[in-house]
Amino acid sequence: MSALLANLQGKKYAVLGLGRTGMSAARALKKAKVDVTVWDNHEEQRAAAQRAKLELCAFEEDVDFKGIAALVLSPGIPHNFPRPHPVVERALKLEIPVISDIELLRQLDPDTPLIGITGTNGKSTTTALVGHIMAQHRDTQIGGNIGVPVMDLKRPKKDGLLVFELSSYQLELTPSLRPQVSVLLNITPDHLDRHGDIDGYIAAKKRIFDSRPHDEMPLAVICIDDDNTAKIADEIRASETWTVITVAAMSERKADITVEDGILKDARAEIEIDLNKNKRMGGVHNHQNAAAAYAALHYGFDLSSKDFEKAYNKFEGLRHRQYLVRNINGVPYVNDSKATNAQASERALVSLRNIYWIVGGQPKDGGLEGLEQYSERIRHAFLIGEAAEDFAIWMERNNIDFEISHTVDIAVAQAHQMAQQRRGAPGGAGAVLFSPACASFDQYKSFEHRGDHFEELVLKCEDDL
Ligand code: UMA
Repeated sequence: MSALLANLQGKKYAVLGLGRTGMSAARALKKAKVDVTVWDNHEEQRAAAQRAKLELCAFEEDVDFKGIAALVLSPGIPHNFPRPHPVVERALKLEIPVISDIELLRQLDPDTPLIGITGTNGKSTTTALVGHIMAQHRDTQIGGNIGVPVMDLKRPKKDGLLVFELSSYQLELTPSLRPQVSVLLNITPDHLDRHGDIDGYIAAKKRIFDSRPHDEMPLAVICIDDDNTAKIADEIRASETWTVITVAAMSERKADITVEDGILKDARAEIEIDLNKNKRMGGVHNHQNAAAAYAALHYGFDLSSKDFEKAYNKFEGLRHRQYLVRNINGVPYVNDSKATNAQASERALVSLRNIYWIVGGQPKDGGLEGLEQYSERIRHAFLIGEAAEDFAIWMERNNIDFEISHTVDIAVAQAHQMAQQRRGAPGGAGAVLFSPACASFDQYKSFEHRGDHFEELVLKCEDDL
């Protein structure tokens, strides 16, 4: 991106927040010889910036903000709710634009075709799937909320493609997104502290349809399985500024593309695709993701259903998200470490049966509330981390057999032994599921670290118990 950013030489930028996004933006600007100053509220991050020879400037003190072209803000820093960060407040008072790294990129490069993907759940899987398929046809770069800041990407070659996973935080700071294809997967309450209420969250998600490419009718793929997205689909269609393709994979709503028992049906093109063939993409939520990917690529980029199917069947899924680590004597061992709240674990519980569930960690508000309806799917629970005692009460209340294992090492050993011994139980062999429904920070650095540990233990499990 350096050549692109060189167009900004002579201007001055401020970068607030020096996590993945901020460090990447600041480094890229510096490399392109653009004047950039940076700040972070945490000492450790400032030390990292110093090591990278970035110019630190305490934005919170009364430094001169004049002449700053824009404040590049990290998505995790509030600019609105619960209250704007004081530096954002200052910038806005001085009418300095507050933007995301993605906004900066799109202002400079509005024309490289972009598929933007958002939704409460499944956006990483959909982004990875779309990227995996298109990489076989074009130079495709995948980034954004999926964990790769966009300034770290290479600029795609001619006829190349960008695929961005977009969070509600990023969408609020990216008015020049201009996607050729926008995908909205689903909306259920999330991040309400940052958006005020559900209406604020919906408004942020809807911003994926706010900007359009020049001279083009872009494509909106909207999964209408929930009421929020169904309403948005009606609104966007009524605006007559987007071609709208609707998808229903988890409800019986009428849509252009539907999925029933894993069979995708595209009524417009008389196409049927058996999504069950890819065992790593089990469950209705994954089928929603797959159907949205199909719609985006078939209608947005003329990809044939055959090419879609061929590449889809080879997609291995994303680690830590209902990822099949190993199958031992007919028992799948699934890493769903990314499930850091009950709602995320629900997606795994709904797609498996006779589950040996490893659950716990640093609990979130509400605990396991809402998962009661899946108690019959759980054969046994193994409780870990800070949440263990509270979750034990929930298990008792819902008549679920459990034990307190404390750590993942112990839980994996116990779950493995029990699952292998009960392979022949009525109802089938079942599945070992690591879906913590909690944050990881009581015992791990991140959900990735936690999931890596689970996988390492599973790979060491004996298969002749
Ligand atoms: N900071 C301050 N002052 C504050 C608050 C934070 O200086 O008041 C600093 C912190 O010290 C830290 C930095 O800001 O150094 C953190 O910024 P950040 O939270 O935006 O984190 P990044 O590392 O830049 O990661 C962000 C996304 N994080 C969030 O949106 C919270 C990552 O999404 C994304 O992968 C990455 O940019 C690259 O685009 C993660 C996420 O949890 C996966 N996203 C949420 C989700 O998926 O639900 C939205």
